Amino acid sequence: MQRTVVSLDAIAGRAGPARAAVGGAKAPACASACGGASKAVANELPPDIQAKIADHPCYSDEAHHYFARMHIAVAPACNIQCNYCNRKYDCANESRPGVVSQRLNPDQAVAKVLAVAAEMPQLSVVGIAGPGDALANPSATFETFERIAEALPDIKLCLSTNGLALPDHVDAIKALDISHVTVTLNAVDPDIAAKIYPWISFDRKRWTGRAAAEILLARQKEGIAALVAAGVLVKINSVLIPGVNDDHLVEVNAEVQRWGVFLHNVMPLISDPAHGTHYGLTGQRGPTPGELKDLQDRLGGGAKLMKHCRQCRADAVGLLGEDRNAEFTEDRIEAEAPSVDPVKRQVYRRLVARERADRQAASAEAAHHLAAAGTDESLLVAVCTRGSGRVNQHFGHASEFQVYEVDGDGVRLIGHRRASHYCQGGDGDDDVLEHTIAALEGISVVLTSKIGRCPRDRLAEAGITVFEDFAGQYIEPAAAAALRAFTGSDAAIARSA
Ligand code: CLF
Ligand code: SF4
Repeated sequence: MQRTVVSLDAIAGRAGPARAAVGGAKAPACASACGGASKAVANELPPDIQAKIADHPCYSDEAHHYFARMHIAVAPACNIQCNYCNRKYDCANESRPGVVSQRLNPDQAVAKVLAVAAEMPQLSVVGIAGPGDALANPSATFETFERIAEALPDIKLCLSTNGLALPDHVDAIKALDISHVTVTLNAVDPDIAAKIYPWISFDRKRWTGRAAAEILLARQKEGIAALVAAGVLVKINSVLIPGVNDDHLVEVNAEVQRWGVFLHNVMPLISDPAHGTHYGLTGQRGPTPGELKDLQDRLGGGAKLMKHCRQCRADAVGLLGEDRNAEFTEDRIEAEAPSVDPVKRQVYRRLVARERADRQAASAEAAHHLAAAGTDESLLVAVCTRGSGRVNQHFGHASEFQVYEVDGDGVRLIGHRRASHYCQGGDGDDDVLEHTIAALEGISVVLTSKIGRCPRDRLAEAGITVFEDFAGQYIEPAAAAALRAFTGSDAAIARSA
């Protein structure tokens, strides 16, 4: 067991100490000082769908612990205007506003994909998600995909679009075997859509108001229906805009389920005057984590929800939640294309399969114990993890926390909270710590492989209990044990924490 984990780390080129197996030794001490589709659902899916999502980090929350995606920024133009977008930055439909990607031509994009694949056997998906709209730049988008498919046939191709041009390109999407398509759909009511899109460009004309919204919604619906009929897995992204479409997203979720989409991803609006967007400049706020969760809880009966989206940038590289793009800038990519070792990629997949089976068994056992205990308690647990579905990161090194809900029904990933590294060159940053505590609003427990005394005490003052006992363990059984310890039903663990 332990050998499997170490090998996964080694082959994936992940830095840091090897993780311990379940119940194994803790990671070395920290130097910091003061200063989508769940497993249960996935297993019920037809085998062909299971195969499509098994290594797609966005379509399977389990896969996102093991597999990486990369975006190639070959699509600069856009054919609509969203009120949450400033064209200086990337497409905010699949991207955090306020960051700019380096634009690539198809030659540069293919060279970059080969460089990343040579380095990262965990790369399983290449997506085009901007920086404008993939289908407003069809030549560059499809040429790039075609060449990647030739060079790396085991890579899945993924595309994100606002949907306006979608009906015109379904045949090309099928022909190139682009297996996953995301359409951003913020409303199904044209009056609500008109509040989000000031204009669209269609049929060589600029349209505004309700007329623009009607065209966009009709084209989105037509394109999605054609993709579903063609067997392409469709995900819907919706930006949650408080006071504009929050209640309406319940209707959107039910409607897209009727259309046969696979997944619905509700993303919080990120709004900041510094981004220069209409919403940012007019004071439209984004939702709080609590508002996002409340809405997701109301969407339980419609299309399945993706809850692990990181709103990554149009040139993101790596596991969701990490961004290794800086390692693959143009000046670092060698002129001669590196050779991608297919054996290394196969070995990585075999190791992941073993690790997943082991983790699933441990998670099922934890869920069984939770159900048998019949607890009425519910807990939000924030986990420091570097991947592989384990508690394996020091608190001071975390740039995000994965958030799990634990109760008698089991352990479920419900989202993440962003943070900055608390540990700055061996010293803790008090301002960062206060921001982290604010970001952990509503969280009762933090699971980490190590934390310094001062941040632990400050978190305790804020009402957050920290456990280091589960270092190296799988997240689900660790979170289940944390619930028992937190509620006092496992006094032994509580005493030792
Ligand atoms: Fe990229 Fe999007 Fe494909 Fe994923 S992202 S094109 S489906 S490979 Fe994923 Fe990033 Fe969220 Fe997008 S976490 S923003 S949902
Ligand atoms: Fe911006 Fe993307 Fe909307 Fe186009 S589709 S306006 S790039 S957010």
